[in-house]
Amino acid sequence: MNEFFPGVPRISYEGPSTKNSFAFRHYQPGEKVEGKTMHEHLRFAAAYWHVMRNPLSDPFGPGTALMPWDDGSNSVANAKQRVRVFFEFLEKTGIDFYCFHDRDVAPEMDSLAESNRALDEVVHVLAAEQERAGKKLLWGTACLFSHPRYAQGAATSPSLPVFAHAAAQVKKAIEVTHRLGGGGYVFWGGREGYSTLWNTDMKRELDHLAAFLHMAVAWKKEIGFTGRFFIEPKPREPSTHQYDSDAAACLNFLREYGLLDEFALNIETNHATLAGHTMRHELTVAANAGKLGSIDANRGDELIGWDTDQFPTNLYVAVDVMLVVLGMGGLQPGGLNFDAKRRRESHTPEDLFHAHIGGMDTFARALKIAAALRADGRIADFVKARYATWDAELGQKVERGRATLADLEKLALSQPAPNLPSGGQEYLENIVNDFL
Ligand code: XUL
Ligand code: CO
Repeated sequence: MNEFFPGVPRISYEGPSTKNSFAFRHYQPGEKVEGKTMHEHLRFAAAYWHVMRNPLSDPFGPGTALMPWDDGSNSVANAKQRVRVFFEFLEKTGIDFYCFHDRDVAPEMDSLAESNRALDEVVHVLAAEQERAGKKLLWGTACLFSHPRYAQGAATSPSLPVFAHAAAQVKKAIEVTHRLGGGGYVFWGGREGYSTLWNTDMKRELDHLAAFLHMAVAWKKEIGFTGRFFIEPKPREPSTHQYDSDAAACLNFLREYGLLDEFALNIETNHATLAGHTMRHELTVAANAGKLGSIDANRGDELIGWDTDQFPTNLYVAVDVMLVVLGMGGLQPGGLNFDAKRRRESHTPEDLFHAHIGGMDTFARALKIAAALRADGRIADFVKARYATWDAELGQKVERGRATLADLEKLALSQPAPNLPSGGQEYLENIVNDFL
């Protein structure tokens, strides 16, 4: 277990006062919070595409990441070698789940048949490493956005042959996810949108996307895959407008096309920001519909308008996340996937560890703080009291759909101006800060 990251020890908990950068200050997998271990609550996952395949390039320059284990070739042997590196990384960080796209783990070859064969070979090694190291696949997915054939979309491409290629890729990706015992399968529609409506038949594209997803559901059932299907909203980038723009748009699309029962949402922090929402908003919309499936935990940057995919070190946002997750009784079979990359300046293998340690400690702290806020109860009590007028007879009649406008008019006529208590935002924010 000490081949590829010789200078990095297995990361363990040393407590908040340690100065060791290769140790956890807050994440103690066995520590119980609200009756469950941190490990059970947090279900951390590493993203294969960032840990193993992200060269750290940006729109203005090439990659900087040092990957001494990678020979830079597109060979299957190199792909297999990366799997071994990745599992050493998982073992040393104590991250027990991972996520991948088909083309992250295995190379795209000259034909689909050859690409499928290459994928099978690498999946064989993934299965063996999962077994050896006791790791699990949180979710798999297909990359339907990098290859130039998908430049105009995949499931929403104007071209049927492209749509067919995407369908074949998804079929295979669901099959290998099933073979690896994946808990879920993600559909992120990076290019399922448009650049201009002048060339786009939106209705037809959405019909095609729905047909695509219905076929995926049918295939899932055909092969007996019992993992959960997730849609991951994002408003734009790389497309100008992505159809799955936010949680509400996804839910509406799924409902309109009769797919709601078959899908949940995978909500990503940076995508919420790009949609002009807070993460708490997106999570709440999803959770209220019973559709919060999994989380891509990262963050954006206030000063850069693109998907910077930074590691989640914002404690306040992480507390928001954990409040929603605890409120819904946990994320299983989903988890917290670090869909995050190091900055271009952080190019050493050691930076990979510091980045993930920081994300894990942030969420461990956030879990404890969220649990403490719930135990304190003042915020929940305040919110409940704020709606107290609804708890009496007339309010209950309205909520049950049994009131009429005339009933409400009677109340309106019989009372003086309504007496609104304070919304208490500052009072509540002060309570939160007391716990940080
Ligand atoms: C892109 C993104 C993807 C999905 C999986 O912004 O988040 O990596 O998570 O395709
Ligand atoms: Co993501």
